Amino acid sequence: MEKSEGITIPHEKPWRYEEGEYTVTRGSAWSGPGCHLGCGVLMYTDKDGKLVKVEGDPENPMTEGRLCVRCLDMPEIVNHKDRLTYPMKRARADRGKNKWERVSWDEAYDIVEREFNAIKDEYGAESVVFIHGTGRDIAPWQSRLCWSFGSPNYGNVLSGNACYLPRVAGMAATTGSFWIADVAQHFPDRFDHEGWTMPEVMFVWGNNPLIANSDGFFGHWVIDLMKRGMKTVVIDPRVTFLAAKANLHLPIRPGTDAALALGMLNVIINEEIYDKEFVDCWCYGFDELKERVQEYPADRVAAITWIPEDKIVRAARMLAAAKPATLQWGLAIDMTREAIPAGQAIAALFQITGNIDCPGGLVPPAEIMAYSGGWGRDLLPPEQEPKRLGLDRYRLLQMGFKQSSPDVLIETMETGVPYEIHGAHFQTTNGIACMGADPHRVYNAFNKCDFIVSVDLFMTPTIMALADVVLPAATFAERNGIRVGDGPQRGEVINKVTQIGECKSDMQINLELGKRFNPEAWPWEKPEEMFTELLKPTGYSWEELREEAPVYLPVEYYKYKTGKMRNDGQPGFQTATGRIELWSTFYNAAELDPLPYFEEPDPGPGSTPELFEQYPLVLTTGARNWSYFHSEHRQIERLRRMHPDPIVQVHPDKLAELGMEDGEWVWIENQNGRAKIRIESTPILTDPRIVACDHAWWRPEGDPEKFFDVFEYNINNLMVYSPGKSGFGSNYKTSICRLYKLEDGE
Ligand SMILES: Nc1nc2c(c(=O)[nH]1)N[C@H]1C(S)=C(S)[C@@H](COP(=O)(O)OP(=O)(O)OC[C@H]3O[C@@H](n4cnc5c(=O)[nH]c(N)nc54)[C@H](O)[C@@H]3O)O[C@H]1N2
Ligand SMILES: Nc1nc2c(c(=O)[nH]1)N[C@H]1C(S)=C(S)[C@@H](COP(=O)(O)OP(=O)(O)OC[C@H]3O[C@@H](n4cnc5c(=O)[nH]c(N)nc54)[C@H](O)[C@@H]3O)O[C@H]1N2
Ligand code: SF4
Ligand SMILES: [Mo]
Repeated sequence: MEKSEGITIPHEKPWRYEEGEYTVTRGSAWSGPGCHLGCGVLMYTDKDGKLVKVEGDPENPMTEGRLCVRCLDMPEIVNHKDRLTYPMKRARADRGKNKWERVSWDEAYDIVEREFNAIKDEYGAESVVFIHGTGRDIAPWQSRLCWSFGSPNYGNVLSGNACYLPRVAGMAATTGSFWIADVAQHFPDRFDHEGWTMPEVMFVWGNNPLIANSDGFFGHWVIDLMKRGMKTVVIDPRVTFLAAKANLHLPIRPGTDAALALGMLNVIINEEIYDKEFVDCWCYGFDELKERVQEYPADRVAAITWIPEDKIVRAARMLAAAKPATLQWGLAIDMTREAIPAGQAIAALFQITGNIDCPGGLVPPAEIMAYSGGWGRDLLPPEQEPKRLGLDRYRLLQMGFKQSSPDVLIETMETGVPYEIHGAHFQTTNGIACMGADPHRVYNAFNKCDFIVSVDLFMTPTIMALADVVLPAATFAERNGIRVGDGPQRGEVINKVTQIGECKSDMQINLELGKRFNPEAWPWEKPEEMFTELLKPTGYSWEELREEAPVYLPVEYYKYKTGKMRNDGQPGFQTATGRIELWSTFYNAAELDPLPYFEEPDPGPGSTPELFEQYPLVLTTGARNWSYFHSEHRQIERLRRMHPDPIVQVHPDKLAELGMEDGEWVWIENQNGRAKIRIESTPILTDPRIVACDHAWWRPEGDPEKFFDVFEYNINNLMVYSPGKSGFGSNYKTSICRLYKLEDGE
């Protein structure tokens, strides 16, 4: 590709300059610590090279100088006394004890190389699993390490892969692509870009973008567009900031989004207010969809979702009338067991109204690298692929990405069928505190491994419980890097400004380890050469891009008309029928229902009424907050002060009924387990029957040998491994519970 492929508007300031007594360096805040977004930062270092201040970069076209509190607090995070600063090992017999021994990098690498190779020789490379967290930045490097080692088992411990991947895989299966809200993020001149149109209405569905900034979408863009007149419809069981400001808020019972979407489809189809031309020319299976949605009249849907009927009808009409309309959806869609049909129904709303591949509608992200596919897939020996865990059970695992099924992984570790797992590589994951649906199962399953290495910034419950070797990783201020992946992609440079202890970047660590396992797969001398390799589609080298602002790939609209959506160059979409499949030939072949449907969340008031009598509150978990990224940041004093304890949000009326008070510590419990939590009385819950609580709690100040009290505070004690029929989706946001008082001394 020519360099002219990549488009930039260069910065006025150089990438590094002096300001008073400080050196200021431009960068991107793409993990660690965890975050999806990688906002533009200016990092201030003093004459000793210490990071003392972080500010937003006003010249960054994506974020224009805006930052969250977690980035503003980077100096405290980077320089924190609890950082892991050198490699450590622990004797196998001491696993779980706080008995670590400092070792050199070379000795640590020697141990990892020896142990993993011994497992590979005896049981096969598939017996070593490579487990990631949401460390979006680290994924390409860990997948490459996994596949070049020869293991097909790159994955995580999140039941049903219930974060983003259900939406990605579902869209890939039914349309051949993934789709994101077009808010001009692909253009360096943003809202002024000629040819871009502002969405007339945006549906914010199961997502809280101002806090989460998830999957490459900066939440403030919603506000920017509201100021320009864009309308919003928010679908959320809580009155979030955006819900309070929305033109229409649909307060939904958790886990019933599929029913809502099917009810809206019913209105749009029966009132014939869909885009007939788009449906005729580009969609497949409309008549079957029309028949299916007859099962979901608005009054029935109102009873299921707890949303007033007139609001459902109004939302449907608003969507159909808007040209264009767009969708910003989130995790709540993935975190219900039947996430695939829920995503299918929601997507169909925007498909039959013709909001596809048009300015201000939904567009496929321009990708510098096929991020969700991982990096280095060609390195996996072909005979290893069929061993990927879950592949024989879930055909959808072939769609869009190359990971194992977390649920089958845990089961395999417990049973040894079809083969035993003996080693694990953890990088950016805190499985016992955060990802695992059942922390005790995760602990027991991995504790069977002969050897575990973990790469992290801080000591965690998972490392304390399970690791034999721990490697200290660098934050974004301590390394060079690029930001390419995740949603709409831009090439952007991360610059190292400081050094903490012996920490190394994940890229450096994986390059050094990779060379030991498979040197041909890691031909580079330093990470910057790998960055240039990944930046190839832009035409820029890493060093060249450093001088520029972010680089963007050009995007075109209506590619389905010009043959640019299909591999064979024909008009249409990359599916078996060449159309958007409202009735999916892929699901049909995979013995799944080809049409979207709603299934009552299980357990729940509709599916298990008797159990619901015992646990009479509908529970949603893990709504994001300002202070924390998942299990991270609990050590950071300023952030902890904003949100000192795990909380469950309860409606004041319900509290009065329970005889409980704001701020009180209680047990939250269901049929699977219980956790300790503190009550926050708040009317933002739209129905007193619903409660919403934090996830990923542990206490760095707690007893290390009780794994920092993780088993006492982790809400996932109440969860189970239980994916949907497709293997995707699980119930993290749709469960039931009861609250009761602590006994004395608890
Ligand atoms: N009940 C409930 N549970 C949930 C959720 C929910 O909504 N409800 N959400 C789920 C979702 S969507 C996700 S994605 C998972 C996330 O689960 P995890 O990815 O496990 O979460 P984190 O705590 O962000 O990160 C894990 C570790 O990565 C380390 N880390 C951060 N940055 C870096 C880095 O650059 N390099 C290295 N090597 N380490 C780093 C952190 O210190 C931390 O210990 O949790 C899930 N768990
Ligand atoms: N500060 C911060 N930011 C983060 C993270 C973090 O831990 N902290 N984690 C990152 C990760 S890995 C992810 S996946 C994203 C997730 O980011 P989001 O997609 O925003 O997910 P949540 O904040 O978990 O939930 C969004 C909203 O869904 C609502 N909700 C709950 N249950 C339901 C339901 O059944 N239906 C509907 N329609 N709404 C429901 C909640 O009330 C909440 O307001 O955030 C990312 N960004
Ligand atoms: S979204 Fe917030 S925490 Fe994440 S990189 Fe941007 S400013 Fe930092
Ligand atoms: Mo996530």
